[in-house]
Amino acid sequence: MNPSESYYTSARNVQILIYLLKQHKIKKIVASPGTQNMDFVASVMRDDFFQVFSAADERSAAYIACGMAVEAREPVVITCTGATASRNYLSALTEAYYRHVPIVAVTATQLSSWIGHNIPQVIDRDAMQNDVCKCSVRARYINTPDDEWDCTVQINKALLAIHHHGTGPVHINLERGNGTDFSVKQLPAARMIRRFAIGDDLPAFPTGRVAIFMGAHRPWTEQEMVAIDAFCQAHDAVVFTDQTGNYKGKYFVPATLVASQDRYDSPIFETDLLIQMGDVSGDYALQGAAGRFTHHVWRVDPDGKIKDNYHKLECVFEMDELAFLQAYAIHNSDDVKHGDDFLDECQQELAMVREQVPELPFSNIWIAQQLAPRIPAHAALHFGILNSLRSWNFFQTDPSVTTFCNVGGFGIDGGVSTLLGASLASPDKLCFGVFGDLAFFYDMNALGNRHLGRNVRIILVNNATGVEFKLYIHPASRLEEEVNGVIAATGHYGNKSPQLVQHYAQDLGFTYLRATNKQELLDIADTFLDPQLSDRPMLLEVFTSPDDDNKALLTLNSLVLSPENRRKQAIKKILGEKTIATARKILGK
Ligand SMILES: Cc1ncc(C[n+]2csc(CCOP(=O)(O)OP(=O)(O)O)c2C)c(N)n1
Ligand SMILES: [Mg+2]
Repeated sequence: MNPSESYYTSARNVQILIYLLKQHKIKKIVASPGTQNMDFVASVMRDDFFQVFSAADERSAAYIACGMAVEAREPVVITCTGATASRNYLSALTEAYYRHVPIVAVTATQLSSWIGHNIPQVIDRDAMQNDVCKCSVRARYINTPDDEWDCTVQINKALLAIHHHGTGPVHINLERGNGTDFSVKQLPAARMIRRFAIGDDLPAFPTGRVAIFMGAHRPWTEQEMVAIDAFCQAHDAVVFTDQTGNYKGKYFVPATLVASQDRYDSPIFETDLLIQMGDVSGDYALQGAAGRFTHHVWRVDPDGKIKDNYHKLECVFEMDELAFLQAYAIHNSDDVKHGDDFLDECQQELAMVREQVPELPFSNIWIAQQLAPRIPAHAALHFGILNSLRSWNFFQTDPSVTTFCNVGGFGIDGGVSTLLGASLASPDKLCFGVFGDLAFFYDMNALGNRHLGRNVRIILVNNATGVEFKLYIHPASRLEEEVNGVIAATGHYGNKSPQLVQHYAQDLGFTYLRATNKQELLDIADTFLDPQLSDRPMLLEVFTSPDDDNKALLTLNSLVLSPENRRKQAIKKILGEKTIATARKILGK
């Protein structure tokens, strides 16, 4: 190719690196010779922003960079090829590590999957010595959107680490694929992630529609609740969260039911900015809708880590929520909006969807519908993961009830023990738990613990299977009958024995209650929900059928049809599914 026609490499991972180096204003590069870094080196050489110096010997190149970085008071990039080139960076990177010198070591390599196959020049750089860099990442060669996301996040992470909690060197292992060219005239943009700490100049608060999304969170303090409400009031914002978020204040929008609609995309999720707080959310539907339709994502997290589940993260605020809320409650005071328009819109939407809920079959969902509003004030309520949490997320408890689920690791193995632990910490408080049969039998030995108190009340929803895998929303349900034997583990633990749990529970001093239909459950509800501490702990076993569990979910998820979907349904009726499938094939859609 005529050099005058040569521009940036078409290798997307290299483009992202170059773009983000420019955003971080890192312009000095000490480059060593070789093949694997040629896409990077040739591209930066042609960009006037960069100053590229040559140093043939990598050991010397890295020390040159150290001297340059300290003298110029700015980060310096070193870059080398495969073979043993990068090994020679170690002494200077050790020096940089202990003297807090900002070096970005870009070691280029062939694909990492080639490691260990006697392929010439391919060495393994996955493990770093503890004291040569603050952060080491792989910038993978990009074939898919997921590769691009990963590469973007990794490069951002490394560049942010240079000055995070003190300055020091970082490492980017840059993969090179085959067949790149230098045809790209304009360097395409990449997503930059920025991190802010207390005391930094914070970014201006954007205009537009704002929502907070809360994952699992410990109960909020009174002061934090006041700050959330003040923030929402100032910015006409709302809070999307589920039971595990433990925010049930004025701006709480319990939108799980709206988000779960299979054939309706609610406009309430169309936000300009979504501010994430808290840990993992077990509410797949709500977090999916909140992330899918927002434009920008900020995250507030005291650990300052990059957690980018929506692939849209732009700013991380390394501070506790209170500091963030207070900073922005007074920020941009000229822009402060007064009024709860967005909250009003959300509440109308919730009412519109809730109105459509018909009589539901006897199921975990129906139990939640009946009992959630009646859980006594100030109780704690624990859920098994997935189906139990999902069922109870559709309905609301009294705001004083605190709500928990093991969504950190998503195990069915410790829910009952976790409930027991909570009940021991607060012996005067009622502690309820809702568990499926597999979760219950997994962890039932906890009920034999001699510390167990009378404040524990458990609902065991026994359908003799892991119904999660049989629900129509689960991919395994397509296996139909085949799902039962192993994937859903049907028929274990007495296969809905009417005596097994009763004997165990009674022998351990529980009051045992049972319901096999709606009326039976309603009849014992007063006893089970007695707000006074009873003499004994209670165990309520409810026998449901997987079919009813499935029907209840399908019913709740099919309440509203969007106008667009109504059209699709009508066309389907006229054309038939097969014709549509053939048409899709022809169109390639
Ligand atoms: C320790 C552990 N093993 C396996 C799983 C996978 N898993 C998720 S949900 C589930 C089924 C739970 O069944 P059950 O407790 O009866 O609740 P249901 O779905 O029937 O309401 C399983 C096995 C897990 N999350 N944790
Ligand atoms: Mg079950």
